Amino acid sequence: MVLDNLGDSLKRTIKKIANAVHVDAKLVKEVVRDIQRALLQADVNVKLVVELSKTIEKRSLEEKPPAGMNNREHVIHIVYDELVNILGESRELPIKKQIIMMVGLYGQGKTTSCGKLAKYFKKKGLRPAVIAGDVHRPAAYEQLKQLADQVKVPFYGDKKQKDAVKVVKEGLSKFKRTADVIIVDTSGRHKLEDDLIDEMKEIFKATKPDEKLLVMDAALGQQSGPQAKAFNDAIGITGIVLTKLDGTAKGGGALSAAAEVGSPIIFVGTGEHASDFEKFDPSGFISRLLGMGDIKSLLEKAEESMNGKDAEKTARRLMSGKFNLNDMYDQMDMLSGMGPLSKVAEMLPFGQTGKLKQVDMDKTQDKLQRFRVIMDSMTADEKEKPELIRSSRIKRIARGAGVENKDVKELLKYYNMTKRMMKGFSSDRKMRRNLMRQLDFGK
Ligand SMILES: Nc1nc2c(ncn2[C@@H]2O[C@H](COP(=O)(O)OP(=O)(O)O)[C@@H](O)[C@H]2O)c(=O)[nH]1
Ligand SMILES: [Mg+2]
Repeated sequence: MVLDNLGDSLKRTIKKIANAVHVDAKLVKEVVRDIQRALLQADVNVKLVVELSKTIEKRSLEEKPPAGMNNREHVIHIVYDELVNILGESRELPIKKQIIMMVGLYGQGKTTSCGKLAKYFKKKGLRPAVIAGDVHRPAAYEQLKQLADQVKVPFYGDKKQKDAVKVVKEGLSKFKRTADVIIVDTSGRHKLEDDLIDEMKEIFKATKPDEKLLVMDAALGQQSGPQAKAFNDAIGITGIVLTKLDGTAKGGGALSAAAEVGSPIIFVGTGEHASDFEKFDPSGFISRLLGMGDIKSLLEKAEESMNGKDAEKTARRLMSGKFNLNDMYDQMDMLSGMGPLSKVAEMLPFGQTGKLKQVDMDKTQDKLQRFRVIMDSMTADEKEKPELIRSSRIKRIARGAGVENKDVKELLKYYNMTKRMMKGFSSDRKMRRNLMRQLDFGK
């Protein structure tokens, strides 16, 4: 699919936010850079990328998350919001009597889209009809006629007539009473030329269409912008049909074009068949691109493993110099839930030695798990005041946890060591400041 690569990069970025221990200016800058790179690689217009990333950065740094939303969710929502924003408002064609004129360069999918649109309106219960306004390409007449037969809608064309305006006028009068939605196909050129523009304007005057749809191939790239603008200047585009989304093109160019002219993308073509046609919904499209379905569970997972409030509570207790087995338990919970090395792990005693090797981290995780089981079979009193634990209690706790006495003793030894380190830690001003800054509540 078009934009698959962009989707992959953006999904990685979203994951990065969801898994961040702390959302700060550094993370926001990194995220914005990732998004910029991804969009530029997808051929999105540079100016648009710059504007978009500025807005994302500014909003992420300045706006406070609304109630019930944490910082990570908030930043993800801003990214999502702004991406949806560049695609503009969503718009649907009204289901009513109307005349639609299709314009665009040669080979973009105009004629094919006429057939698709006819099928779409027919399904909605209206009576569509198509007019072959492309008089220059001999095959155009046959192509549209075949499509009309295929989707079983009336067709009007005149093979011998070289005056497009005449053909269109005749078609309109023929279908005036018998059709609800009249779809007018027009000629394209390899590139925009004055005579194409002139003919288009003439057809436009004769047709007085309700809708003027620009048909654009998603593979068109950076040329899409100036092209869309030229068509828009000439007749005023009311919407865009983006075709060949089933291809592997980068697609960002065409999306930028839509943003530039401020015309909504109304339909997308996803194949050569009449049914390969979908209504375009900007928020649904971006949700899919970002993998929003996965985001919720991603955030929940991150939330479970690192609860901001708990971290803050624990850190405050650590710094106050109070430390009992409950705190150690919380601390272990945070650590083991967060997987390998994280900022918090680095802040806590086991991580103080600098970078831990993965093997060591795994061993620590195992040990932490055993310690937790042991603590689970202690009474609240024992956890509050571990000094109370003497040999008779050690035996009882070990039995309850299904471990040996020496394991309980090891836990107590570990606790005493941690407590000693904590004391040193809380009196080390530099380290304290560091911790405060990292947790963002010491300012
Ligand atoms: N894969 C794919 N091919 C398409 C799509 N829309 C049109 N085409 C093909 O693109 C080619 C040009 O389409 P056509 O409708 O003749 O373009 P026109 O010159 O603008 O009228 C044809 O071979 C179509 O089958 C689409 O959404 N996906
Ligand atoms: Mg055509």
